[in-house]
Amino acid sequence: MKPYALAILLLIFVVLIVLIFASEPVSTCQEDLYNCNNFTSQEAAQEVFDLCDEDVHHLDSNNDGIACESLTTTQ
Ligand SMILES: [Ca+2]
Repeated sequence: MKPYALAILLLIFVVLIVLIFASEPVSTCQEDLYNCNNFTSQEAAQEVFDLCDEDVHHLDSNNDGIACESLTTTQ
């Protein structure tokens, strides 16, 4: 393998890594990404709800701190 071929492969690798990290959302709390029907259980919805200081995903419509009461609990 010629030396420049290795350099090109390394460059492609670095570009791919940068693209993967650049496409990651900074935080799931920055925009409304989920609805209750995206979750299979109330606990899963609660976990996402608890991550954010505010109810950005509108999972707690009656503001009682419990997300997606309409979903079944696993317990
Ligand atoms: Ca609620």
